[in-house]
Amino acid sequence: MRASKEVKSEKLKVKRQNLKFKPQNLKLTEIHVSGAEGLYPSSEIQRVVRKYIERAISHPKGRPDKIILSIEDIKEKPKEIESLPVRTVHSQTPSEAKDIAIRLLKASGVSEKAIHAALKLIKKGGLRGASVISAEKAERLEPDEQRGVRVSRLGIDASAFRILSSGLSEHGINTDTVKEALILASKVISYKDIIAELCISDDPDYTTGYIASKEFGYIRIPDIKLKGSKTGGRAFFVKEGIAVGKCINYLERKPIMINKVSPCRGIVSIDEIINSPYK
Ligand code: WAQ
Ligand code: MG
Repeated sequence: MRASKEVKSEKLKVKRQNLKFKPQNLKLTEIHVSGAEGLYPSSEIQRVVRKYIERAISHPKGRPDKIILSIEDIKEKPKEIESLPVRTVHSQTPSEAKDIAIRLLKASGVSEKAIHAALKLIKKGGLRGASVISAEKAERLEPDEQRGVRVSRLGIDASAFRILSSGLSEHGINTDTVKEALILASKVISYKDIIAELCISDDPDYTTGYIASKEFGYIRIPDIKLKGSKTGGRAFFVKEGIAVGKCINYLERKPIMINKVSPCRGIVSIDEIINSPYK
């Protein structure tokens, strides 16, 4: 599902105020409001479509004027993977949260240059998907920089879903937002050449972000942005010199199903995380 709306760009708004006559065909820019994707048995389609539409029309970023839904029959048998282990760090301000993200990403093997490039891009916002950044030289590798890479064809089977829901419930974080982000990060990190991910939501009300990496699993970082900010985004850090096309094909097209759940824990100190890598 993809929901968007058309807005007049700020520049045009200013120009318009200075004009005596209203121009007839002001250019409109389409902005991304929300998106969602998943892999479901056909018996679930009606329920999921209803849920996606509900989400699109009641999104905190505003009411869309276009919703595009597409449903595809996937013939390939999904590859089965395990979800990443979940932990949360303690943080209370965006600057503290960013320091933690930087520390964890560096310890996962991402250069400072690449981390700063990602933070800058995410702060700017506006991407519909994720940026693919080389972990050392900080080169942007995705072919379409406006769109980014949209991870799709990912799901969780019914029994893993139940186990995950109950594990997250123990820490009061059993929400669709956390589950969807964890499923996405687990697919992303399952690709051999992806080292880590950084994510900040673009929802103005959702201030918890995360980093995910092969080293540490899924680490939630509260208050990574201020309430009210509509900018967010995702960056995937990849090894230098990889075959980008193959990587993007995996993220966008390879069906992945989570069938096993790693442990879900509560708040853990950053030192404990650094000293106890997950793999
Ligand atoms: N593939 C790639 N990038 C995506 C996708 C996707 N399927 N969906 C969203 N993005 C990018 C896009 O640039 C969005 O602007 C940005 O990520 C944020 O998306 O455990 O809600 O859906 O509590 O706003 C984190 C949960 C929630 C942390 C993240 O992201 C926790 C979230 P949003
Ligand atoms: Mg969002």
